[in-house]
Amino acid sequence: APPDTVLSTGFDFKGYMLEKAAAINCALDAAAPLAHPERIHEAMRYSLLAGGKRVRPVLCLAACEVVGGGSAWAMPAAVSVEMIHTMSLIHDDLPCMDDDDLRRGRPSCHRAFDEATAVLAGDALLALAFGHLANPASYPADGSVPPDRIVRAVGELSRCVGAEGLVAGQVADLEATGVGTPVTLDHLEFIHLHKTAALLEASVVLGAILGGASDDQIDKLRKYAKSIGLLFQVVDDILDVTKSSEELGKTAGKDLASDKTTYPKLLGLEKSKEFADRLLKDSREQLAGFDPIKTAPLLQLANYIAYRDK
Ligand code: GRG
Repeated sequence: APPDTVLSTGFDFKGYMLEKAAAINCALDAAAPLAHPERIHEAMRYSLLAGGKRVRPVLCLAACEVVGGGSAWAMPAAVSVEMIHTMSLIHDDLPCMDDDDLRRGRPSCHRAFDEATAVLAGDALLALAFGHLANPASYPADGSVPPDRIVRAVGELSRCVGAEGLVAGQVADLEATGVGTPVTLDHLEFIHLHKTAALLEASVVLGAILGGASDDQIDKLRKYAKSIGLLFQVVDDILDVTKSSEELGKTAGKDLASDKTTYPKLLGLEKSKEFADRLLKDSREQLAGFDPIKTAPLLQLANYIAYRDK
């Protein structure tokens, strides 16, 4: 069980997540209204409003708050990272990539609409994400977020999602798929640091930038995000083994049978768990210099990633 519960910290994490997710869902709905031509907007909204956990936008708002910003300052960035996350899932599900029929418990975008519409819905969400982030009208009217912070946020997001970030991770993953031999630990780490951690990093760093963080604070929060990004995937790999061995009555896990390289395959289960513990500790250490009251959400988000059961 997670070490910090609402009883020991006095922080209602579940309430915090629900409250933030509700505000984020409202902002997403407003930022991508139904318009002409209707079908493409329907496809964008179908995937965007399908009810993910909203981990990235919550991280963005929490990072803004930890450096003393108001959460409304970072809402445009929270919206834009969730749009990019959604478009990456739409494209990842396409027949030319993972070829998945289901996403978030319902037909994937190209299944509910068609392939061309899904490609274009992804493209449109990517463009809208940057447009929404860069638009001064997305921010509080009192001028609390100066334009230089917005410009810096746009540049940071571009770097994290492009061919040196998220896209690099997907390319490295595709290259490793189907080759028959397991990839090295370094290659596995490269995939996860780019495919998963890069967007978590953008989420946290954008929130910090818009909240007025110092370079030193941004640096620490970037390290925090990289650790929880890697942690997310290590835990995913561990759950794949433990869940499927539970289901199969303690026989070999499905993960060990598939040809996907995972941490348990390269390190064994025990060492993988030790690595996950190390990453959780590393992420917590980065938060040591911040206001202890304001770090509760980021600490609990790291715990949530480490101790989730699916
Ligand atoms: C970014 C331009 C651009 C293109 C996309 C297809 C692609 C390139 C990248 C794939 C990225 C991908 C599928 C990463 C996996 C990320 C991940 C950990 C997904 C699961 O996230 P959760 O659990 O999902 O937060 P929910 O549904 O809760 O949002």
